[in-house]
Amino acid sequence: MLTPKVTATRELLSLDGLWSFAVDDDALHTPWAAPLQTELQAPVPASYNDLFIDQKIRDHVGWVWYQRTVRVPRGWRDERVLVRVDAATHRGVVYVDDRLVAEHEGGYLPFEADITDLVTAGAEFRLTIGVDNRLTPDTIPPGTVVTRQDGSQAQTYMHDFYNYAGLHRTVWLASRPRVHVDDVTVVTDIDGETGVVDYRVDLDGDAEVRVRLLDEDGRAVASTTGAAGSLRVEAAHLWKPGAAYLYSLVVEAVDGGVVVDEYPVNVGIRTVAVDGGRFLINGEPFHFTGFGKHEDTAVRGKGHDNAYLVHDFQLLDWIGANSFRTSHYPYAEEVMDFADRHGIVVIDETAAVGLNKKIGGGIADMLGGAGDKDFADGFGPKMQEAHKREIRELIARDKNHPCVVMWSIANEPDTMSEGTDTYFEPLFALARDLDPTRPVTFVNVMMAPPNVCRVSKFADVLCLNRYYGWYVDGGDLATAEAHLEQELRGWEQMYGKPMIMTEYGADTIAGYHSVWDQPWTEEYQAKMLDVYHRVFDRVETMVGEQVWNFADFQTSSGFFRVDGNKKGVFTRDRKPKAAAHALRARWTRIIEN
Ligand code: BDP
Repeated sequence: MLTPKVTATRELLSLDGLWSFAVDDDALHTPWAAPLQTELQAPVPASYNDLFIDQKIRDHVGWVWYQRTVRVPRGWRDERVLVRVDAATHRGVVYVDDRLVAEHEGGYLPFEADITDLVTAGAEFRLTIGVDNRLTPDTIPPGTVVTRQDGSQAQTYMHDFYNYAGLHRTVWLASRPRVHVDDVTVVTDIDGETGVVDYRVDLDGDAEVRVRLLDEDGRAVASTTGAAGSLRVEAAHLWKPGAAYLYSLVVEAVDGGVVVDEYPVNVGIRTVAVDGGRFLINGEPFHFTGFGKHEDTAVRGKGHDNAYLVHDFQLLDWIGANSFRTSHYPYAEEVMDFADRHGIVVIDETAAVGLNKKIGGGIADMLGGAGDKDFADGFGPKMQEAHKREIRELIARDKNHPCVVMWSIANEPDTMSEGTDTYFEPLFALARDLDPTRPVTFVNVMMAPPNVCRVSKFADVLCLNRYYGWYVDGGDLATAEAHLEQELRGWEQMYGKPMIMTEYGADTIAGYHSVWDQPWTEEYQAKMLDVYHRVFDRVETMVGEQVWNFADFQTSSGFFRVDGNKKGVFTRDRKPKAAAHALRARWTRIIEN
């Protein structure tokens, strides 16, 4: 699905701002013709959970409603009109006046509806968006709604971040020509000094396709016609980590000599490959430095914020991070565009997190929500369908981003139990079928070492999350070092594939210090990361290190977390802990070499 853009033939209206807001308490199951009866307003984009003082809103399980009036620009008389929701977490429904126009499941990917026949250029309509935060054993991510003693409902889930909900990203009103460019797919290659840009255009309607490739100065360096083809760029500027270069592929639909639609796509000419134990970008070995991140800030929760976007990338640059993983769900498209523009490498992950009863199941069970049988048994067919949809929609959204060098189809799923291989094999096949150009991986959990994991054989790259020195060998860094090295050598021996440590880290209270190896202190975090780095430097197929986490983040309350997960190298408000300085010294050295 193409990102909405303003072009010579398309216009765009951001619907961000304050919307009327109401929590659905059943009484609100009114016909949608009715304006919401509410005093509350909520900003879009933002999670709604941390905005209000009322705990019932924070802990609400089920639907909430956002509503506003929208005036269709009067110049859009001959255009198709679309509503596009960048994210409704986890389920969204859209009404135009009293008509349902769209439904979507999956909280971190966009959806749209053509509402042309329901609205009039120059006139107003009422736009209502319902958002449901419930997670069930069949959703991605999964969860269980449990009923408490007093009859109220509570949401349990197996993943370690707060179940923020709402309209987390922009809502757009977009115009699109009747005959239009429906999709563009770009794949690049390098042939000596020449860049190769293969493209395919899907049109809605009849027209001819014309494409031209512009360099950063706006000069056309190649052009051709036809719905699919290949462009060659002599002496091409490559897209490189830390040194991005973006061409623009301008696609035109032409009818009778008239350009009826124009749509530009940023193109970074680069290649990605796995070669034995190495990860290659543009044919050169690449070593990932960086983090697993979260979309998480105070008050706005998972609401996208451009100030944090810019600041986070500044900090990535400062610390010498050349990459991050979109743990544990697809991030806002603004983030992906920014990574393209600034040469940051991304491992792009689906929202398949918490597919592991063996980690979180205990907590869910304690609260009385053991989940339904399929999920309790492992992985059900309904979940697999949802998982496939996530993979399809993620690749459809992000396939043209040069920053994306690998797809991660799940984080720390159960890969120990029988049947997990048959669950995952088709998912890997699907991702490869949709995108044969990028490696596909999943992130392996500590309880599935090389001789136990049934799924690593399908992955192009081994992505491992390890917590030696924390959950295992806590406080005993010498033993942690020995165990870590032993395990990594085991993987190397068994698979010989490139390995990335996609999580390693220690909870740390900023300002807490000790001269001893004391977990939770700033010194312990830095020292523990050092242990890992010593081991990485000794294991040849280690091609990357992404610390858990970039910044402290909110989790559900519970017995293991005090105001969230504190494994951030930065605090939640982005102040460096001691480890940040140590990482900076190491990573700036690595990326300069
Ligand atoms: C891993 C998860 C991550 C958690 C982390 C932790 O992938 O989401 O936040 O552990 O415990 O299991 O800090």
